[in-house]
Amino acid sequence: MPQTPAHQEQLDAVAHAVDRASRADAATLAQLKTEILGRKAGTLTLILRSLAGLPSEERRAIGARANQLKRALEEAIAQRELALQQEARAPKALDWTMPSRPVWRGAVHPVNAVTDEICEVFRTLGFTRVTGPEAETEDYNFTKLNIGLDHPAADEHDTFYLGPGVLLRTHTSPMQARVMEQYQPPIRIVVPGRVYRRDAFDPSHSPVFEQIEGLAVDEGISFVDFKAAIDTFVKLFFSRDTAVRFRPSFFPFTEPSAEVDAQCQMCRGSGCSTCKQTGWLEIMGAGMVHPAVFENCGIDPERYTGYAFGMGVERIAMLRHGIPDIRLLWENDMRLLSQFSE
Ligand code: 2U9
Repeated sequence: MPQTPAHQEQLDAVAHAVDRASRADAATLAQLKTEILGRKAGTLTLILRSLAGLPSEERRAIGARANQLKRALEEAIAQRELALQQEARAPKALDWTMPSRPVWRGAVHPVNAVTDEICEVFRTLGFTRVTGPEAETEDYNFTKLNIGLDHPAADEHDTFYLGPGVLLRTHTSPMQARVMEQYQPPIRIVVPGRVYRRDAFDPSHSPVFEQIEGLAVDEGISFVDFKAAIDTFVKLFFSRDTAVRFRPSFFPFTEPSAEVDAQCQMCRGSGCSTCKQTGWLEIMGAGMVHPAVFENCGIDPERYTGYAFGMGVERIAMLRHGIPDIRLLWENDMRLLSQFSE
């Protein structure tokens, strides 16, 4: 079958395109459509257009082959387009070996973690954890605790009042008073919770902070029992070789009263910036419950004695973790909190 070499070459190119179309991606298919079937300059279009000028035998032969290739190419393109569409809709293959994305599981806030730890130590010493309301009455927050409303301590606590005689508790002590009214000794409780004082923020003060107070009441509880309980707590909470000392102090609700220091955890007592070169850190206030407080809460002070203590949890958490500013514990900055996840 006589064909011009130029036609032969072009027909071969179209046959090759049919072959390519069956494997092509979408972009290549579009390119083939223009290159081969394009109405202006497509290879096949040019071939078919040139037929008119050919001798009849060649025209018939080339025409037949060109039309056959045209149908073959159109069909190959259509089939491939359908296949690509189906592929795109099919679910992606899963890679079962791909590691899962880490999930932020949250963390226990360091103040809550230290609260739990302190309560746990006291649990092993026989203390029950109880909580009470943050809105309290003047009576429970001050009067029953032997703090007269004209007493400087009532001023010192710089109270947020909610209304006449109603306030945000300045310590968790009101709850100890409530427990004494409801239960007869033996009583051993720890009371964690938020307390409020009209203090400005500074590195060691916050108008709202977490406190833990404790109370033990029974027959025959002596100052020695009090010192032993505090000493045991410090050794269980910090370490068994941490020394403890008691300095005389004054609180309206305890007599005698003491401030309790633990040996500095940073320098082990040799003196550093954390303990201001003293070797000691103040960790709580405490004392023997004042008889007037027992009287106010319906407990016979002739029969019963007891001790009480109170500590600021942020201060303990700051000492434990070397946190320099109490505000860091109230800002919920993820850069701090994420350091406490498991
Ligand atoms: C009752 C009787 C006695 C609780 C006590 C302290 C001493 C004390 C401070 C520590 C740091 C408050 O958080 S702080 O600012 N607390 O020094 N608290 S004795 O005594 C009580 C409590 C309740 C019925």
